[in-house]
Amino acid sequence: MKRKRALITGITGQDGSYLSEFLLTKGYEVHGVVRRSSSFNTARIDALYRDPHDPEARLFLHYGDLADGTGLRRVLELAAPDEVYNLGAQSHVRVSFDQPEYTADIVATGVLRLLEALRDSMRVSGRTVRVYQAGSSEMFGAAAPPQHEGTRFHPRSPYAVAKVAAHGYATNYREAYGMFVANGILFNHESPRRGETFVTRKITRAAARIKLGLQRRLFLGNLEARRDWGFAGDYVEAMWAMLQQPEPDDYVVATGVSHSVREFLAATFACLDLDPAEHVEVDPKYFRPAEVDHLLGDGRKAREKLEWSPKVDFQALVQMMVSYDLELARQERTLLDAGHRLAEAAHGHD
Ligand code: NAP
Ligand code: F7E
Repeated sequence: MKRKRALITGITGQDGSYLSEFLLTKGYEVHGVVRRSSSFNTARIDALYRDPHDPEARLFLHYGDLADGTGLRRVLELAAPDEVYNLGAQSHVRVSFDQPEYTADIVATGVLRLLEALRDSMRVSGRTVRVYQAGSSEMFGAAAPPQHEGTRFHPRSPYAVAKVAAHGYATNYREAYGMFVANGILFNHESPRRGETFVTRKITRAAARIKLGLQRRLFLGNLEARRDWGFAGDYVEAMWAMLQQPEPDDYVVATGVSHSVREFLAATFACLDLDPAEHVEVDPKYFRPAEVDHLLGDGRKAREKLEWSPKVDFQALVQMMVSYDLELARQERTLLDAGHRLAEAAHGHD
């Protein structure tokens, strides 16, 4: 049987790495769009990569950018995918207030570029391609919890507004051209691979470093915001399931349980037998011009239609992230101590 081919934008990100792993284990040939950068940005997928000359290689990377429609067309031609997962984004909500135009260009117009490229590519090749669009619970913003597929969007940041536009483009291409475009509306999902400036990872990383004497204080913003936090490794399976359905649709993916940032902090510090009161300070710098107070997903549709449910709960997620960051901190401590010993030895020879 012919191998299925998937193209992932944002393959170097948290979700892109878990999705690549998942699709490779399902037997897919995986192609990824990678942005050119002055230093390597592929750490999360390095373990999956093999030299393309290796006959066993099934992961292929292509330079591209959601800002560059011509490049996207070329990548589509080379990869000839059956499924496209559009995960690429400037995904940081706070940063979107500092870089609103750029965020809109990548998060909203980038989707339009990709859909236009796909529309033309399907017409020319006669092939059908299924598309996953990475929507976000941030689109619900100020809407009262619990939020479901029918809840009215009330975005609170340039990032969220751009995701609403992207959602609209995806729906429009489905209706206007009959394209198979599924909108995933994913609530926050975290992991040891989460970017270090998102609040969960910022907390687990800092707590582990405090435990090993590598840092003393942690500065945070609004501790009362509540989020429905799940595990990224679980959520990418829902993305795939959306593209295996007979018809494209919109799906909320969530755990159905929310916690405050303060509770995440307490759970993390408790794992390490630390007291947040001794180390944590609030810095207004991390407050947002408009906050999203409470996200809590009603994921019944995904449970029923996709037969998807999360496997990792809140406490297991915290423990997983803490264990990983503790190991990183141990390595940092070891290097630091070795450096000190070398310096002392060199000093002794003076
Ligand atoms: P992430 O870790 O920030 O990864 C974002 C990815 O997009 C990275 O590979 C990044 O490349 C790439 N990217 C950034 N700008 C790009 C551009 N101009 N052109 C092409 N690629 C670009 O995000 P994530 O957590 O994996 O999230 C994946 C997707 O789901 C995003 O669209 C995000 O907005 C959405 N989402 C995430 C969550 C969540 O809780 N994680 C929830 C709902 C929706 P570099 O590595 O080069 O920076
Ligand atoms: O903030 C509060 C902050 O940046 C969560 C992205 O993946 O999920 C993510 O967006 C909450 C907010 O995630 C700090 O004010 C307090 O209320 O971890 P975050 P996010 O904004 O929810 C959605 C679903 C996405 O789609 C996005 O791509 O935590 N908070 N103190 C802080 N947040 C940060 N980053 N840093 C702090 O010091």
